[in-house]
Amino acid sequence: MKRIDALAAIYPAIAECVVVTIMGAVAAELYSLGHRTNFFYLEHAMGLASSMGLGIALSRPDQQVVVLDGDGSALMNLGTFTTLARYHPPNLTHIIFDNESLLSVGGFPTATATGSDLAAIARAAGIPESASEDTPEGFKAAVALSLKTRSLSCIVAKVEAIGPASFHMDLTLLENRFEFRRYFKNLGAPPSLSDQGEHA
Ligand SMILES: Cc1ncc(C[n+]2csc(CCOP(=O)(O)OP(=O)(O)O)c2C)c(N)n1
Repeated sequence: MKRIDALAAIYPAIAECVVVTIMGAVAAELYSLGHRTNFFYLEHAMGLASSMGLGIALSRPDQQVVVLDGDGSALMNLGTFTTLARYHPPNLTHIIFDNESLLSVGGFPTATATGSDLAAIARAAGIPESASEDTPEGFKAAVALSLKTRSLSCIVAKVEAIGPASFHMDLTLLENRFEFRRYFKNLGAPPSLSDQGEHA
């Protein structure tokens, strides 16, 4: 499976979600399918997209959050699985595109190339809704189920180590940061907070 095909298969389902991606190839590919102000491409902070997604999911329980991660990035922050399992936000779907490679910096093999299984690691950390998928159809169905049932999930998509022809994105980090912030501002406070008048 190619990641761009996997992304295209889930794009309609995640378009209305708050999406946080890691930097590099996956960001450029999602951007090429159509940027939205509810998409944030986390630059530089390799491994921390799921941590950012967790913070958003906990503070905005009214929003469905989708994290688009890479195997190299997830391997740099394995502690994220235990933290996600501990706080267990039902509104977070953690997707890891596992190409067994640090593709964005030249294609060095990661530990998943030598047998490490990220879905098994996530399950053992306490996220039972974790699975690997290797077809666009299976992947699309797994993502749809996670969004429908609102259950913390870790979906590992096994993909080929192929990136976009160009990594260019006509959007700077700061522009993305401000428009993403504005997206939340325009949503207003989450229902529970506005009920309490906290953001009046
Ligand atoms: C802390 C840190 N170390 C290294 C980098 C450089 N870097 C940027 S992308 C990347 C590879 C990411 O690999 P993976 O998550 O597997 O995604 P892929 O590029 O394969 O899509 C690296 C090493 C970085 N941005 N931050």
